[in-house]
This record gives sequence, structure tokens and C-alpha cells, in this order.
Amino acid sequence: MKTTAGLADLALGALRRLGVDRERIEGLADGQPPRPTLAARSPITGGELCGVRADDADAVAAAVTAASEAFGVWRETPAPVRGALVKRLGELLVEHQEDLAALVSIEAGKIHSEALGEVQEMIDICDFAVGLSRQLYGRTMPSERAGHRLQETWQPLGVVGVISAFNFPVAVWSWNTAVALVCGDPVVWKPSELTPLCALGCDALLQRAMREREAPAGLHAVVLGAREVGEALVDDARVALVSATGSTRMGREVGPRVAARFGRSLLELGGNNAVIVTPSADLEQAVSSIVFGAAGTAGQRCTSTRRLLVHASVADEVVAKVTRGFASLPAGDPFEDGVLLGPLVNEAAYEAMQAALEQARGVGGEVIGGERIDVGADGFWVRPALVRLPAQTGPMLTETFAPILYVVTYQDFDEALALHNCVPQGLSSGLFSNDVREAERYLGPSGADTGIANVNAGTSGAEIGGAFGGEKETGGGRESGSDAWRAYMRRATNTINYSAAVQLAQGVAFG
Ligand code: UN1
Repeated sequence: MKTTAGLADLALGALRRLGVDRERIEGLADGQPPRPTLAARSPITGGELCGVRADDADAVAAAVTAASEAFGVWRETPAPVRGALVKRLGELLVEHQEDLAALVSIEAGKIHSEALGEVQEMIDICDFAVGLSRQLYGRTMPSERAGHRLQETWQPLGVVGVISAFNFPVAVWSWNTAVALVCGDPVVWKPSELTPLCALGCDALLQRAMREREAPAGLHAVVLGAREVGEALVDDARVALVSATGSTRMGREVGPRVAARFGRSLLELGGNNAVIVTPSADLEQAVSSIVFGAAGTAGQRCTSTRRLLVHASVADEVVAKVTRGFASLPAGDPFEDGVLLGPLVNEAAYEAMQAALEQARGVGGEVIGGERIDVGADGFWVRPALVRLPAQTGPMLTETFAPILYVVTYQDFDEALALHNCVPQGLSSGLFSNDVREAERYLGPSGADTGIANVNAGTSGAEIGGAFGGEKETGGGRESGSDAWRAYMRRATNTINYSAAVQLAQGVAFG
């Protein structure tokens, strides 16, 4: 197992190769004391890797000023030229996939293959955005007036503020940034204070691409810090769109504050994602998808599977197999081949998990697993927990960011759909069934009410090509693929009169 000093060396090496400005980092490797700053830590040892220069509200205001100036140039830059910048970013990400993945493993504790997969999502969204830069289509509609044309055009919106969480410390930034940049918008990014090194790595690559493609300085900035930094970004009226990923509690504050100044927000908040297993399901397929969905990333994805709604006739078999799956997952050093279970992000996450399990026991839950595992490091590794509950109640209605899978049984499909939809969150969902009637009902108007609804596929691991986000307390926003780009642009409806006459719509006569 690596030590804090070993992890710090690894991180500093990656940061150097990524081209991060030494000014922003004060490494332990240099033997310098950290300035008044943010401590970069690793959940693997819980230890401090280095100090990182933090920003304050004034620094946020300065970044927004620079971004606003860059906007004047960038919005007039042809969209395919903007795409060329994102293309270069994508190339640099391919070149530095290992470096960025290492930082993701060090700061978020992800196993190597998931960390590489996260950077792959970045490369994929860059490809998508480059194509998009030639496809920001508006429509032309028939006008009701002779000699008139009616059309809609999509124009750059303005500065986009991105707030992201620790669990996808690089990919979520790229979903927003690649799309915002081709749409003509500068970005000011406030990452989680738990993952500042990942953010500095991403920013360094984009700054290099900006220099090479002669993009205006100020087009991108990363602002590091805690609450004060996020608040300054949220409250700055020059930030046209705030795209925030995190807890529902955070979104409940951000949404109204942005709305109060008539800004636009895009919220991607908590999930409480369920898998429904019906009697016709391929149980092997269901079980392995459930084990990955619940235990992958140590249950710390917003798309993690947290609820299993299983038909009573197959419940014992499914529970036995999932339990075996949980028990056999190798835990340890996220960098080591074969390890599938990394640590929770910190002690607070461990305490929250234990509190949820205690609450589950209090409402009659039978808990299997959930204990801390000793892997020879000071971080918080846990055995994923399976909790059988008599009814969908107590902690099953809230999102705990840890590997806990609550299980309840159902008797008929209507009951399964009702159980599925009666939680406040609405992000992702999976149905395992080989019954086409069930599958179509689940995807239909009275089916799953989540933004993502899958058949014979688990809740996590969405591809970037689709729109990503969810309903209800998940916040309603959509990021990433499909037509999510529209949130980053201003729509204008244009009437062009190419006749010599003045004609009023709706046949109105006025003098
Ligand atoms: C998140 O947890 O905030 O679908 C994002 C997935 C990933 C993204 C998760 N592609 O699991």
C-alpha cells in the first residue's frame, strides 16, 4: 500500500507532466510549509499531499471579469473554430490519460480502471463537442405572413459557472466545459475542495490548448476554495448559467439564489436509483449489474444503485448472489490490478454510512456487511452492505453516499413501479426483465419517472451521447450529449420581412 509521501510524489509527477503552474502548489516534496491554503488529501491514507493556493471572493470576481472580456472575442469566433480548441483539448487528454487518471485515483480513491474510464468520458465528450460545433442547428418555420420568414437562431449565452463534486472530479467538468466552449461560452470552475489537484490538471491542459489555438486568455479559470468561493460564483450576476453537480441540499441553496437574480441554473443533484428485478429476468445479468451499480466507486456515484426492488419469487436467490458478490470484491490499493473496491472519500462518509445502517436496523432492517475493512492503510474501506427491509422506509428514502443496497420485495409489477417512483429523487433506474410488456410499461408514461431509465442495464455508467440528469429532487438539468447544448445558448426567434409591406400577425389591422 502506498504511503502519503509516495502518493504525493506520484501526484507531483503527474502535475508536472500536465504542466500545472508550480505557483499554485506547494509540495511536501519540496519541504516547504503550505501557505494559507487548501490541503490536498488522499482518501487512501487520509494524509495531506500538499498545500494548494486557495482563492477568495475577489479572485472569483476577477476570474468572472476576465471571462466576460474573453466572451466578447469568443462569441464572435466561428463555432467550428471554437471546436478546434476542444479538439486539441481532446488530443491532450488522450496523451495525458494516465496522468489525469492517477490524480483521480489519488484524490477520489477510484480504482485504476474506473479512473481511466472517467478520463475516457472526457475524451468522448470532446469528440462529441467537436462534431456539435458544426451542428448548432436552429429551425426555420413557415410564416403566416406573405414575404416573411420565421427562424430561430442559437447564440452564445455568456459566462458559465461550473460547480462539481469530488466523485467525478474531472469528467463532469468536461461535460460542461467542452459543450460550453463550442457554444461560445467562457467557463469559471469551482471544483470540490476535496479534489483540487484534479482541477489544476484539467485547467493546465485547457490553458495549453488555449495558447496553442490562440483562444482569448480568461476563457477558462479554476477557482479553488470552500463555500465562500462557490457563493461568489453563484451570486455574480455576470454568470449567465450556473451548472451545479452535488447534493440536493446544495442544489436547494444554489437554485433559488441563481433564480433570484434571473440567472439560469442547471442542477444535477442527488439520486436514489433503483433496480427492479422481475421473474423473467436473466438473473446472472441482473446480479452482476447490481453488484457493479451498488459497489462500484464504493457506492459514491450519483448513479449508484441504492435500492433493489425484487419480485418475491426470485428475491432469496438474487439476495444470496448479490451478498456473495459483495463479499468477494477485492478491496485495497486502487492502483493495484484486480482491486475492485477503493476507499470512501473520508471519515465523514464512513460515519454517514454507519448512521444509515443504524437507522435501518431501527426500522427492522437486516444488515449484511457494511463493516470497515483493514487493508493496511488509514483510509476508510468498507464492505458493501445489503440491507433487507420489511418496507421501503427510513434511510431507504434518502441518498447516503456509500455502498448500501436496500432490498424490498414486491408481488406485482404495478407495485414495483409505485415503489420505484415514490422516492423524492429521480436520476437513474434499471429494469431487469425479458417480458416486453413490462419493459414497455416501465419506459412509458406511467413507468419509471427518472431522467435515465434502462432495460437490462444497471443504473450507473451512462454514455456521454445521451442527455444526463434527472427529475424531482435531482434538479431537472441535463448535461452532456443529445441536445443538452441548448442550455448553454441563448435562443432568439427572428422574423424577417422581405416584402415592402407592413403586415401584422394574427390579421390585426392598425391604421
Ligand atoms: C456522477 O456520479 O455525478 O453514469 C456522474 C455514470 C457516469 C457519470 C456519473 N457516466 O455513472
